[in-house]
Amino acid sequence: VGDQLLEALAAAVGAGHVLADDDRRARFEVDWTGRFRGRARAVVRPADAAEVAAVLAACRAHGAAVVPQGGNTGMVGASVPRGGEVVLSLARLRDLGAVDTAAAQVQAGAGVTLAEVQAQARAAGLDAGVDLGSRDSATVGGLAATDAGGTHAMRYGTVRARVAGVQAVLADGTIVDRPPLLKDNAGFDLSALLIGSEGTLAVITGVRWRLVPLLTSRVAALVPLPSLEDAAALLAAIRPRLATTLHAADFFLDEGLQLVLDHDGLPAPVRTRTPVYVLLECADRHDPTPDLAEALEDAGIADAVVADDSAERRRLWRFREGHAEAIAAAGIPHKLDVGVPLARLPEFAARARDEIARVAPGARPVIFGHLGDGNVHVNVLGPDPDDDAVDEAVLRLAAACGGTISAEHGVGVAKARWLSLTRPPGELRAMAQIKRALDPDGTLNPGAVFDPTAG
Ligand code: FAD
Ligand code: 2HG
Ligand code: ZN
Repeated sequence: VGDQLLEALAAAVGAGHVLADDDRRARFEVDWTGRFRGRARAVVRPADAAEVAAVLAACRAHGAAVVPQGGNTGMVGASVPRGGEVVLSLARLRDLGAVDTAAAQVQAGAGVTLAEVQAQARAAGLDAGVDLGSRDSATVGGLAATDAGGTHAMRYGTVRARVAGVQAVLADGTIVDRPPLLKDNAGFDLSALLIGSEGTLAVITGVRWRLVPLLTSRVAALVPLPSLEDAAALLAAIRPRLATTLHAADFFLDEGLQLVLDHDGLPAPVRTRTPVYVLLECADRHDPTPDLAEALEDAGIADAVVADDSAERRRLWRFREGHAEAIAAAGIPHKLDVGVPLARLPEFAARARDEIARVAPGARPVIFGHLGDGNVHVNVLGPDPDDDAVDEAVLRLAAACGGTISAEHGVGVAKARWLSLTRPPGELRAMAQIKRALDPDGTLNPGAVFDPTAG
């Protein structure tokens, strides 16, 4: 049966695009964090939507499950096989259209990276409206499938807000593609349903991406602060003042800064170290520096490090964006991307530390995130990758603080067991019904989002 599956896949995409040997499959079988891995039956690399449909038909016919994969930068283990699935790589769907400046849209294949969308948009005087540290690898398909957030979500929303339409292949081979219209109310919005569905409802083959104005005047400020309470108060003070220019407000703590400094061999960005740092960035058509400086001064901030040229801004961002890499170099972390109401973020961070110490004495928490979105990345180094005690404790706490167990990375396989902490039974039932309707055989990404052990 196995050979027949490989033959059917080869007939669908060409034998050269079916990777069955151990060494050619290897990089598709482990996730970016190193925590999740599994053996794939094969890795298959279709070139277009028709080939994707043929792959799905072959897998259905042979009872093989499918794990869609884009840039494999996901952080919840859902882009790699659990064991025996076919990995469907969308990396060859790389068509990138010319920017339609009148509509402020661009058509991108699922395998186009975020950096490529950004470059294409900027060359036409527009911008992608989304930015994140994995920009050079994360793909349009993966970004839509996870409804990624990133550093500009406080201004432009998550990827959902950037999508004018999605092209996709359903599990039964149906190709979904609506005309490129901003307004299209003729029936259910299937694109909206697929965004954030993490490869469980359909395979996304392309996205019509909505662009935003290109704002080339930018300024960043790194603000050292005594506490997260001060960070939340700072944001509350400056946000109304900078309502039209502020596009990023991230935070990290001194322990995370130290990790990045050690990893990169960099000097500290401030003379006097403090427990908390907030990294703000404003963007506008005209220089936003005076407005930011005035807002900070009025908020009582005297010691911010302000960067108004791009090299200096990149230097400041490295201290924040370098966290994921520096943590990965220190071990295999448990990554708990949660969201809490901003007013409860300081309480959550303090209690998370206590909970981690309680269930995993000696574990090393690294806490940072997107302050403006109440999005906290709790990374925990130390516990065995298979030991879920810290995951459970932190996710329960996020829910108890009125938050969500996943702000931007998704549920994946990492958090499927705990989805009921933040979604009531009726909603879980509705989700399961949608899954059954669109993927009755359970071909697409089994084990992701839906708890496979639940009844
Ligand atoms: P993959 O990792 O390949 O897949 C992710 C999920 O989407 C899987 O469930 C997969 O099955 C599904 N999928 C992928 N492609 C398709 C498709 N074409 N059709 C259907 N399903 C598909 N995320 C944020 O939200 N904000 C951040 O700030 C952020 N920063 C990051 C920084 C670093 C250094 C790294 C490594 C990751 C970061 N991420 C961030 C996480 C990650 O980059 C995002 O989740 C991204 O959207 C994943 O895209 P990908 O192409 O790598 O998808
Ligand atoms: C970020 O904001 C990413 O840097 C990664 O979302 C978060 O590594 C993490 O936990
Ligand atoms: Zn993030």
